[in-house]
Amino acid sequence: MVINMGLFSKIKNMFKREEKEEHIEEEKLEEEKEEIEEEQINDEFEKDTELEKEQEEIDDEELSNNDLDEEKETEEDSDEVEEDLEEESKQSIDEIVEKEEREEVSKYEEEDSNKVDKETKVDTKSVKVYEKGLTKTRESFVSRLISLTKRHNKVDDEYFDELEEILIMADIGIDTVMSFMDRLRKRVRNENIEDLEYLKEVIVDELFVIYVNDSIIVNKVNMAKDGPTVILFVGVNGVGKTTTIAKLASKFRDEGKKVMMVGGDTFRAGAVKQLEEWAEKTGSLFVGKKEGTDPASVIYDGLVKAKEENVDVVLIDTAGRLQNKDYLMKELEKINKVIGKIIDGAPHETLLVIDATTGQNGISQAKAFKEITNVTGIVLTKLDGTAKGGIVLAIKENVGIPVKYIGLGERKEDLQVFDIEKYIYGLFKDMM
Ligand SMILES: Nc1nc2c(ncn2[C@@H]2O[C@H](COP(=O)(O)OP(=O)(O)O)[C@@H](O)[C@H]2O)c(=O)[nH]1
Ligand SMILES: [Mg+2]
Repeated sequence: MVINMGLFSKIKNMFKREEKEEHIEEEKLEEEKEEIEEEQINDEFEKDTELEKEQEEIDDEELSNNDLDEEKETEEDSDEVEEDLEEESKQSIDEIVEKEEREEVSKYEEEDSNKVDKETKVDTKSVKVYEKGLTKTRESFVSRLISLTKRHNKVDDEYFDELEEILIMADIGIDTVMSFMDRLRKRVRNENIEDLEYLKEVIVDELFVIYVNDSIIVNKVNMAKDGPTVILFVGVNGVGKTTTIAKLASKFRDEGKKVMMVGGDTFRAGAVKQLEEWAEKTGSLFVGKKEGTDPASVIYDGLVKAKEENVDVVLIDTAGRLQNKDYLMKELEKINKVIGKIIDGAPHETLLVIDATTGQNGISQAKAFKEITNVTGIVLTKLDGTAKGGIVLAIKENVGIPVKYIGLGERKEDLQVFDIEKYIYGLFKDMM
């Protein structure tokens, strides 16, 4: 991607054009259909999360047979609901098909437009997830920015001071903000910028530059050319490793891939069982042993089986006890050794999961993990739960590891491949 000024207008035009191209009527039907489909999937995800939370509260050993039966019933109930929803969704699909038939378009034209529709649809859907997930940040950060422009009538020190404060509050990080302010001041001077509306756009452009910062943006997950792709998940307790694995597994399953989950978090009570349940729900294979087992031995067994069974993607959960850094470093070294021994070139990715709501603490975690293992990408979860979504920019500048996925909520599709343009649009759409 080339760094170019005027990104703000570029993104604005891109999304505006897309909006125009969509037929309102068609979109309505599509949306209805999508909502029904989403509900079906998310019902399961949300239910799972609830069940998990409940379950975490109960000590594992105390799980009586009664509890297990109850859970089974809940699952049966949700199956029924799903069947009903499927009926409904079939009906609306029929409506769409009928409507398409009514419109007499030539065969070629139809094929063409279907192709475009599909692409636009996927994109629009993902943009909406970004918009929704970034609401908190947008409402605090961007509304402050808009009000700043309204309250001032010239670009002066007071304006810059206030802007600096707004950026720091969005958790962009002090160093990042300082270098940003230097660049902005220089640009204002050099280009003699006086128009506050225009300056607002320059600010967005410059924020984008922080992220890109002379580097090529690599947000694609590195997949093995042949044989299983191994993705190792690291990160402290509670950041969202296990649920991210579940969401990713579900995505890979949708693509028709054979997925395996490996329960390498043998430290936390119930972690193995939690992962096993996700494996079942997503139709993934599972390898895990009881609590306290050496994670390297679990991973060894998992990878041997993954090769035997021709698995496409292996997702490995781990326990990230950063409290004992030396121990964790040794454990991860051992894990990496075992993985590399069984599968050449693996792990293909080591994804560090960070909880965006922990702000600067998350940045410290990233720095610490970077020291103890070869982190290749970051998954930034719970962006929907914070008004400080600027952390995406801080991570890139302070840690230098690309953000590959972001979590914008608890539903399956809320895990999105990180895309700086959608991110900027999600944040600044009220200004466009
Ligand atoms: N709102 C929100 N919650 C999330 C997101 N990702 C994970 N969570 C929640 O964070 C909690 C902890 O997740 P878990 O996967 O168990 O963390 P782990 O200890 O790292 O494995 C769960 O309740 C998840 O549903 C996200 O993107 N948004
Ligand atoms: Mg976990």
